Amino acid sequence: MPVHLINPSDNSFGTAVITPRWLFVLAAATPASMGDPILVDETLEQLDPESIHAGDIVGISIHTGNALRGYEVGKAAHACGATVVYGGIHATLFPEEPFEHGMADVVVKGDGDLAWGQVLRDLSAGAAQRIYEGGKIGGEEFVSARWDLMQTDKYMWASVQTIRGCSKHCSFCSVWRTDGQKPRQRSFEKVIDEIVDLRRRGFRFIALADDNFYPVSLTDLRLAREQNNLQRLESLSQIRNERFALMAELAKLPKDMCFFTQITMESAEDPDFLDAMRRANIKGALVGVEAVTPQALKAVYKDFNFAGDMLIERLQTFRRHGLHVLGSFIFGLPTDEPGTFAATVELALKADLTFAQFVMMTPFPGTVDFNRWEKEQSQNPKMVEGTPITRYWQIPAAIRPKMFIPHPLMTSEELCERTQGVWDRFYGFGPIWERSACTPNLRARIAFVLISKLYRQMYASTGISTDSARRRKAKNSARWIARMTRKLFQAKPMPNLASPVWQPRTRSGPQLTRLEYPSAGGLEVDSVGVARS
Ligand code: B12
Ligand code: SF4
Repeated sequence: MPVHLINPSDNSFGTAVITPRWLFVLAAATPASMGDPILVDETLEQLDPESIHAGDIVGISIHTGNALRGYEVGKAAHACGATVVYGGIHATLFPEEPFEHGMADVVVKGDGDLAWGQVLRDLSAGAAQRIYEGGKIGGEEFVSARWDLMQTDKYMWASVQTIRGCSKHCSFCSVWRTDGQKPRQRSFEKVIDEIVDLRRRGFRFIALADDNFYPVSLTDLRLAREQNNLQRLESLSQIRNERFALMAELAKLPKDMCFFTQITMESAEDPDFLDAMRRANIKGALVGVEAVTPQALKAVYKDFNFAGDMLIERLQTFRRHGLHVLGSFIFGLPTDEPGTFAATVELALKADLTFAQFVMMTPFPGTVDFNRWEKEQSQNPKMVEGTPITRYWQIPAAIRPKMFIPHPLMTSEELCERTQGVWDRFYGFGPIWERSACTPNLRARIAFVLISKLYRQMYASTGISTDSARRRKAKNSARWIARMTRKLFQAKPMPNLASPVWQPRTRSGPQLTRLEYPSAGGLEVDSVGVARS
């Protein structure tokens, strides 16, 4: 029974920025008895349905944005006589939908690391269930990816996960619901082993595909101490220790490695953590700024963020500690006014951000915002060609509205145009060139300019633009820039890079381990998790 794993996408660029990690994790979770799975990433090229035959098993991952394409792929696979299995965040949230729209035979909810093997074994035995509950497995059970099955010449960044879950509860985000509020952390040994494997294959740019790289804040520790909650204090300290231990080991990897992650702004209060990140070669992080006013932050349950001058100061703190910031902003919040757009881009330019993204408010399923909106719509649902707007992902892209929740002050077109204007201003050649001065040499500066333009084209013009000619043009130029840019990310493979030799752990948590890298960073982690060089 040949097994196929397919990452659906409407847009194929021939080259992709980041590896879809689930593909390589599920490949590793495929029992050896089934042989190597065939991996298809449609962000590179579209599926050839002729490659699927009767009796094959096809696993498809869907998030909300690619669910419709995923269903097309599932229907095509079913028509070839294959057994179709869906998983991923969207299937987790709407397990019945793939049966209704995508010819599903089986749906897996939650983590697939363990459930996928069970599905395959049950299918082989002819005794599969309809729905499997993969749940939220512990960090020690996360499966390491099979990078030997990756097309190494197609991706710029590989993705390695170090932690899942986030303790916050932002109203627009589903992570805390689907991945849980309790951080689930992988052991640093497993993370490092994977990274060594990737560096051997010529990858030196690694995205740490985490929800929040800073799972325990100083405030969390202080509160636990004040409440004399020793058990919580112990568990928080262990999580924090593991972070520092991971960063200490990352620091010992070859010096040309470059990591990028996602982190909350409160980490700027923690200079020890930021310095450990810098030493670990974590060059930058996506920081969810979201909004620049206190009212807007309160409305999205993100009032742990700062606004105004304090916000600029916090963002600049990252730069002072040697970390670049990709600031992420949301437009279309009910508190936004026409003046918000200019104020936001001015702040983004002033705050020393290296990159920024300006996304349109989207009610993603599983979020507080979505639930509120669905409730409001239940009385008199707005329909688009027979589909309720609250199921917008089922509406074909050509007729899908760009904004779903009406704004009290601005039309959707106005919001799109103003957002587009902010992208244009932040990614104008002048500001990009000025920002590129942070690079060490001309080659890096050219890479910076190209990646800035690519990011802007792939995201803003293909995603937000309402003008189809502009979208087509942007896709073509993104394809060309992506091919050029990838070469700049390529590194010479290091097939002889030694694997660290790990010592067994003791009960008290992460131990310092001796590694065999020539350029050991000399970081030590003490019992409260403070890294000292
Ligand atoms: C890293 C990441 C990115 C990266 C890399 C994306 C990539 N190429 O992989 C970047 C920064 C590019 C990105 C971009 C975006 N992302 Co993102 N991203 C993530 C993040 C943090 C981790 C994803 C990851 O690699 N996880 C590791 C893998 C192993 O886990 P997994 O994919 O969940 O797969 C597991 C299970 O779901 C299951 N499974 C998955 N597929 C299948 C299939 C089968 C058959 C089975 C059995 C099981 C199974 O098994 C896997 C192993 O346990 C998630 C958050 C999250 N917790 O999922 C958000 C997340 C997926 N992103 C999200 C969003 C919204 C986006 C953007 C739209 C953001 C934006 N506004 O621009 C874009 C869209 C990009 C696109 N077109 O795909 C949302 C999706 C919400 C939704 N309902 O769909 C998430 C959940 C975050 C959130 N805030 O809610 N993202
Ligand atoms: S937006 Fe970020 S901080 Fe907020 S819940 Fe999601 S992952 Fe956590």
